Amino acid sequence: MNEASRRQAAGTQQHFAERFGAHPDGVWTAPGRVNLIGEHTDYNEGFVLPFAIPHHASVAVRRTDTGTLRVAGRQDVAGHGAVEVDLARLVAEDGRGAAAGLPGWARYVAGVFWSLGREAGEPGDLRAGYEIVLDSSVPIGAGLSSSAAIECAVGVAVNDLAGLGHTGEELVLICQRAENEFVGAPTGILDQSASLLSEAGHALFLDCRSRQSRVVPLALAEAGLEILVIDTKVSHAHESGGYGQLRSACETGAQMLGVAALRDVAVADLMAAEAELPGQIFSRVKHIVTENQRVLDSVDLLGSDGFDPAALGGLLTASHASMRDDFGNSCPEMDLAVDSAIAAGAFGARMTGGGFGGSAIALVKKGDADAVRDAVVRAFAEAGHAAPDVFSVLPSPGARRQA
Ligand code: GAF
Repeated sequence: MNEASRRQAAGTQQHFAERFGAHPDGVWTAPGRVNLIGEHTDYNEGFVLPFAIPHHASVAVRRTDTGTLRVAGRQDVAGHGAVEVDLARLVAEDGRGAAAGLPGWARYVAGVFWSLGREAGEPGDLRAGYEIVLDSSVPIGAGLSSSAAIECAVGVAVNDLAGLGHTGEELVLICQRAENEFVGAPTGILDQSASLLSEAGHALFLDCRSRQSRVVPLALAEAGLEILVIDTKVSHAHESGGYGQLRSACETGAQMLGVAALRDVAVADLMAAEAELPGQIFSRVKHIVTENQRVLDSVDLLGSDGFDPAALGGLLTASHASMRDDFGNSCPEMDLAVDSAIAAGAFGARMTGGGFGGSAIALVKKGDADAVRDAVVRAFAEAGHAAPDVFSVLPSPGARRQA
């Protein structure tokens, strides 16, 4: 545990004592993520290669016998006080009504209880009563999975305290269902998998069809490399708008091509697909098909001794161009972040996450990080955009009990 994590866990614990007048049973954490490569491929049953970042959600939790879920947040929720939800109502099949009026962050917490209730044979332990204080260092709306981090921290905590015995892979699906069916964001399994299954020093190679995953070494420091996150401060949310439309376009493309999912289309099939599909649907399909191949190529590269950063950077930049030109989910600030990072010496850069804003990542030589950061900040100022946040991330551990 690094110093910042230790401070966050201690702060969450202390806030719990002040808020609820008791000690929590424990503190659990779950990280945000960046996706190294493989964007929008998850719900097309393809491949992704994310890694967990040091920024994480933490929850201090105590089991009670009040029959009530009481949740308080440490930040961004000042003034809301503790939110209270009747657990017998929430854990029932139609428990989604119990979320009416809850602030956004609390819906992720309540959604996990609801979703766990769909799994448990006898959800008695889930109905017992829980007090939770939530804190998070994952920037909200920055495309770094702040919502999945909350879901996964609550998921591992309640799984432990209620003795439910779910595996990490099962919790991925439970937390995804909370997000899809309770919160209403039609997302895939990328974010929850990264948060729950990642290991320090590694990326997570996940086949979203079989849901088999394996970790791939990503020894950045040893290779003299850094990955910079460039948070453009253009905020996004997947409950509404563009994300769902892109997902529908992919489903239409798969249907028209007569395949179960775009995973089943190979790069060599693209020429024939172009003749069959309307222009915009073809563009969406082309991104997914080529992106799956870029993930496989990236995994091959990382598997070789002393991987070539220029080759990996080339794949990252090609991925960004594919989103910008074919998938249509970039924005001017993001393109500027990518272009200015590359112009300042990055090996490659791309938007990470669902898009329409959020963050880019840039692969840089350690000694070049400051110059790249300064160049991006300068380019944003010259273009009249709000200043981006630029920081370095290392592949970090997945969700776990911290105290
Ligand atoms: C968001 C979603 F939550 C993920 O499931 C994934 O589709 C990603 O956008 C795009 O790759 O983070």
